[in-house]
Amino acid sequence: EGVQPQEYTIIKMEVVAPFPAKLGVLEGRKVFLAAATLRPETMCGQTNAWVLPNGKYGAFEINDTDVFVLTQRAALNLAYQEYSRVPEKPTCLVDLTGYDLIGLPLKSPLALNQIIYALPMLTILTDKGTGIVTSVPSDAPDDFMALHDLKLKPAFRSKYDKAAEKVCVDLKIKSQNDREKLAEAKRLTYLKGFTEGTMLVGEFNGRKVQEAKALLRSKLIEAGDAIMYSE
Ligand code: A2H
Repeated sequence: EGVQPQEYTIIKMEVVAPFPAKLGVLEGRKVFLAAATLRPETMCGQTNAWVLPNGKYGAFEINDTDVFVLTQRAALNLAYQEYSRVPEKPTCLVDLTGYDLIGLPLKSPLALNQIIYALPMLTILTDKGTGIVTSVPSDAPDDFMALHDLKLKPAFRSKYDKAAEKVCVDLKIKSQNDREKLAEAKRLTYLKGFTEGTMLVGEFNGRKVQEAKALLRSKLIEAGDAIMYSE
């Protein structure tokens, strides 16, 4: 490290409501993923944001109006800088991991798409910048390859797709007869997948799962591949 401090620009990527359960306590606040970049002039090329799945983040009250999601280290550094409510220590409203952030819809200044999404990147360092990175795959080789891995490596991508597997592992469910834990696992999975989910593949890729339900049912029925049944 040189003697000169590294000067980043923090891009405020606003989390679009409604918030998922984990961010519920922040409802009604202006919440931003705070991405540190050295290249603010490339921001028209943003396609997504990057978070470290196992990284520890917090939602910090940065001043009277804004909540920033970033590492605690960055929140403390920022507390001594212009934008925040110096010299108070920033309050952490909720502890988060990268997993809680994957899939969040964001509004980022200058991005051509109205909404961009937070996706996993494994090479993010937690002792640099804010731990949140904005992705410009046209100009940054790291961003290009991370997107490439997600697109072309189904095994890597599926680590972040399979909600049921993750919940069963997290809750240490041993068998199909573990009914009590399975009830909780199902509550978590269905809530996340159906209420908050976004389609990742197929014709309705990018649409809310809730909207895709009726669209896919009609499509199947119209094609003669499914019928309705009541009892
Ligand atoms: B740059 P330096 Cl288009 N871990 O932003 C890994 N990488 C991080 C990071 C972290 N914790 N925090 C920021 N970065 C990335 C745009 C960009 C960037 C373009 C081209 C080059 C470029 C879009 N991503 O960086 O080690 C961020 O990516 C070239 C170095 O402090 C940030 O700027 O020098 C850059 O690395 C900061 O890296």
